[in-house]
Amino acid sequence: MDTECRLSPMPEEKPCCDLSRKAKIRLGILLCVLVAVAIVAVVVGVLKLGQAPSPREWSGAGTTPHFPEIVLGRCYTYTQVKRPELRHTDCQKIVKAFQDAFLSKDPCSSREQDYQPLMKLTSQTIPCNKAVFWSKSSELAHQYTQVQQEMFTLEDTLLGYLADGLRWCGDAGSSEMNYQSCPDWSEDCHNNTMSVFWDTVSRRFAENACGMVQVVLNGSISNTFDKNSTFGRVEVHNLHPEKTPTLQAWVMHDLEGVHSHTCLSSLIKELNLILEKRNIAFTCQDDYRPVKLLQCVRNPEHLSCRSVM
Ligand code: N1C
Repeated sequence: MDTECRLSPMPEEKPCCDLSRKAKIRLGILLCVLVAVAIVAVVVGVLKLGQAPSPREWSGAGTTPHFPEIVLGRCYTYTQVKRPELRHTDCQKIVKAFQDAFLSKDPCSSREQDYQPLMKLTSQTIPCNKAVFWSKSSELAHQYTQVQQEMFTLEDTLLGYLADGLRWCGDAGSSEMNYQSCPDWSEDCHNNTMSVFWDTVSRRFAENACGMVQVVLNGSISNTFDKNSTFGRVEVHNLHPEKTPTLQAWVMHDLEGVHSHTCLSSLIKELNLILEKRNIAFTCQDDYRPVKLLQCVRNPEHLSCRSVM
């Protein structure tokens, strides 16, 4: 540093070594910089303290981007275009009830009650003999109800339509959706927001079914009837025998796939037994023709399609 010493100090001044003007300026700048850095550090610290902790990381994919917008759009499409008899539905209220079911909550402690307000807002009567259940055959079952417009899978009802194919979860420590990750059923927890939702709405769908009901099963996989699937664990046990006296199963086989199970397989007998105990009659048909025709539309040259057409 440039210092300038006076040989004979003024009486009121300190003896010796006053800083030069240049050095004072540099010192001033240095002090200013230090103060500024300290202020920035304090501000950043305070902001960080005020911030919510980042949400927990889970093994499953996060909430579908634009979840509320998608649900709102689907709600209007369903109630204004697909089923205009429901045009007086309050879609804003439905989106809010959906979000309220899981925002600011632990996504691993979801409960049926969380979805009750949403269920109430979306109650819908499905005509008797028109309910179609499915297990591991989502695409084919939905193709069928797409063509047979009067038949309903759960995804053909308002609530199933709103949620189909979406993911959602929140976090106990934040009022935001978790777009980064959501719990996975096998890796994280069973009572996660989405599993509890599907169990809840599937139960209601089965409880409300009436008349003859159908189930589309996949005969080309090992677990054609799976006791742990939503169909085997929830729906079969929540059909009301007084309202639903018969369940008809259609065991469908991929045109190019193997026939792992047919109506004669022991797995299907297991389903029959469960229903028998519940006083529900059971019938079964392999490759039910109306559904097989849909498979053949996609693959008309297949050998097995020649006799069907
Ligand atoms: O477990 P699954 O089939 O047997 O469930 C299907 C069964 C159907 O009858 C539906 O009424 O349960 C109902 N259901 C849905 O409607 C549905 N839409 C989307 C059950 N699950 C549904 N999903 C998602 O597919 C959800 O994430 C769930 O875990 C899978 C189940 O598909 P699956 O094993 O083929």
